[in-house]
Amino acid sequence: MGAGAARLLVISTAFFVGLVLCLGVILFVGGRGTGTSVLQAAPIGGPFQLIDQDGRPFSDQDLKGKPFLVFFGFTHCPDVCPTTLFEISEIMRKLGSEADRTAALFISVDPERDTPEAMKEYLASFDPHVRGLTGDAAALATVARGYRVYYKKVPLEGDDYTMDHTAIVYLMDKDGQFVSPFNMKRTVEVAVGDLRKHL
Ligand SMILES: [Cu+2]
Repeated sequence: MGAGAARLLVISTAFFVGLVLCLGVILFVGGRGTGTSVLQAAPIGGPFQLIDQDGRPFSDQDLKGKPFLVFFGFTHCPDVCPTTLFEISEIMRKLGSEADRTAALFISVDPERDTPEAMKEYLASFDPHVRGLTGDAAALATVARGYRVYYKKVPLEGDDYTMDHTAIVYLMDKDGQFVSPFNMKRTVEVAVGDLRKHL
């Protein structure tokens, strides 16, 4: 198996594990009040304190009252991240003025390279509602743990490296509570309708 195929396998495995974890949490939430509360998993998401692409502090408190999408990735990502950010941008554009009442977060899993400046330059290609968040390794590890995101540095030839990472888009409600993984495999209209329900 070539390195590319191996990496693809790791990414799809990570995605699957992430999805299973999400479903597991849904089952736990669904099981509330049926005597399984002792086993309740910690909620997905939670508080965070990061830096946005303008170098300003940004935390979960800045999202109060807005449903939002969260996606983890890195600016050097060859395909999954740009594709997903393009799709999220389409959704934001379609929302029109309502996009101001939502948020879309692109949280870095590559603190070494993703400085606020690098994030700003990268995000210039996408809808301005997409906010890039970064921070030091510890801060990013904390937020990734909160969202059950897997990521791992993978060395490439020379000094180069890439990152494997969970590629789930999370839908969070106005109160910052996890709703579900946001299905990107549908038309922009349907996705927008889904997001609108949470405004
Ligand atoms: Cu990526």
